[in-house]
Amino acid sequence: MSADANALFQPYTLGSLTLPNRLVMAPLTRNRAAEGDVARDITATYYAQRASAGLLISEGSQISHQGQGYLRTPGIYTPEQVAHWRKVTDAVHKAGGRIFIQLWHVGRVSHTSLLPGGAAPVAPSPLRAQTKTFITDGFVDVSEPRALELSEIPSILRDYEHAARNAKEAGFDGVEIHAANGYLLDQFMKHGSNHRTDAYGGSIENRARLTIEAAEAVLKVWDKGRVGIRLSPAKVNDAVDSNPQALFGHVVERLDKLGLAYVHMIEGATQGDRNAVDVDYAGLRGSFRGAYIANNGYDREMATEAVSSGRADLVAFGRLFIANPDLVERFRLNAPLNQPDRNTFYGGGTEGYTDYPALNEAA
Ligand code: 8OZ
Repeated sequence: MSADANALFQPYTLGSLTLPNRLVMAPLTRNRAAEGDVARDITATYYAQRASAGLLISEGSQISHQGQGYLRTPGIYTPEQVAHWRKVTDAVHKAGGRIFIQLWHVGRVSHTSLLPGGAAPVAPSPLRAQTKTFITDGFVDVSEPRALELSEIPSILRDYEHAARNAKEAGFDGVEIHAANGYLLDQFMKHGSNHRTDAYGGSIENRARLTIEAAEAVLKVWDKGRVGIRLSPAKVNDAVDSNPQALFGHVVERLDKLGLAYVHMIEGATQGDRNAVDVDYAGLRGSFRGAYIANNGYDREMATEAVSSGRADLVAFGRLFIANPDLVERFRLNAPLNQPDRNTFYGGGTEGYTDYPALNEAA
C-alpha cells in the first residue's frame, strides 16, 4: 500500500538522466513570446518555478518561421531565440531542474498572416484542416495549405537538425519531437490528411517516413538517450487515420529501433475523452523498450495506479502544472490544488503564468 502510494516519487533513469520523480510537465503553448518570437524573462521564471518536476518539456517551439502556426509562440531557429532560451535553461538548472525543448512544425495548422511573405501553410496534401488558430485578430479558421514538393523535404529535415543543434547550444537537456496533435508529422502519418502518391504517402511505411527521418535528423545532433517523441493516435486538429493501431504500431516499432529515450503518448482525444479511439496503448508500449510517458487527463490517483502497476514509467500533466508550480510537493502531501484559469492560458503576461502560489506562499 505505502509502496504504491510512493510510486510517483521514485527516481527514474531516462536515458543518461536521473529524474528525481515520475512527474513530467507536459509541453504547453502559452503564447507569451516577445518580438522575434523569443522567450521572455517571465518564461524563465515560469519554468524555474516548476523545476521540481522530474522533467520539464517546453512549449512547442517552431523549428523555422514556416513551422509557426499561432501568434507569439517561441522559435528555436535564430541566434536571438537561442540566447533567450539560454536564460530559461540556466534558470531551470539553477533551480535544480531538467528541461527538454519540444521541436514543432505545424504544417497546415497555420495562417498566411503568420508566415513569411504571407505564404500559404505547407502540408502533405492541399487539404484544409477543419480547425482554428490564433492570430492578431483572435481565433480564425486556418488557411488553405499547399502540398510540399518532394524536393522541399530535405530542407525541412535540415530545419529539424538545425533546431536540434540550437537546442543544444541553448543548454537544453534534450529534445522532444512533436509528432502529435495534427501538426506536420501527424499530418503525414494519418491518411485523412495525406493523399500523396510519392515515397511519403500511401502505405503506412511511407506515411511514417517523415517522422522517422525527422528523428534521424535530430539524432545527428543528440545522443538517443536525450531524444523523445510525442504521439496522438486519436483524431485531433482534424488529423485522423482509419487504422491508428496499425499505423502507430509501425511507428513505435521504428522508433524503438532508433533507440529513442521515450514515447510520450496522448491517450485518447487531446484534452478530451480518454476513450475517443480504440487503441491498445499497452500493446504499443510493449513494442518499445524506452520509457513510456502517459498523458491526458491524469490526476494523482490515476497516475499512481499507472506507475505502480508498471503501465507507465512517467506521467505528464498539463493543466495541473499550469496552476500548481509545486505540483510534486502537493501530490506528495495530497494537498489541495490550485484551479487553472482558462482565460489566461494563451497570451498575456504574468497573470495566470507566474502568479499561481506554491503551498508555502498560499499559507
Ligand atoms: C493549444 C493551443 C495551441 C497549440 C498542441 C502545440 O496541441 C499545441 C497547442 C495547444 O500540441
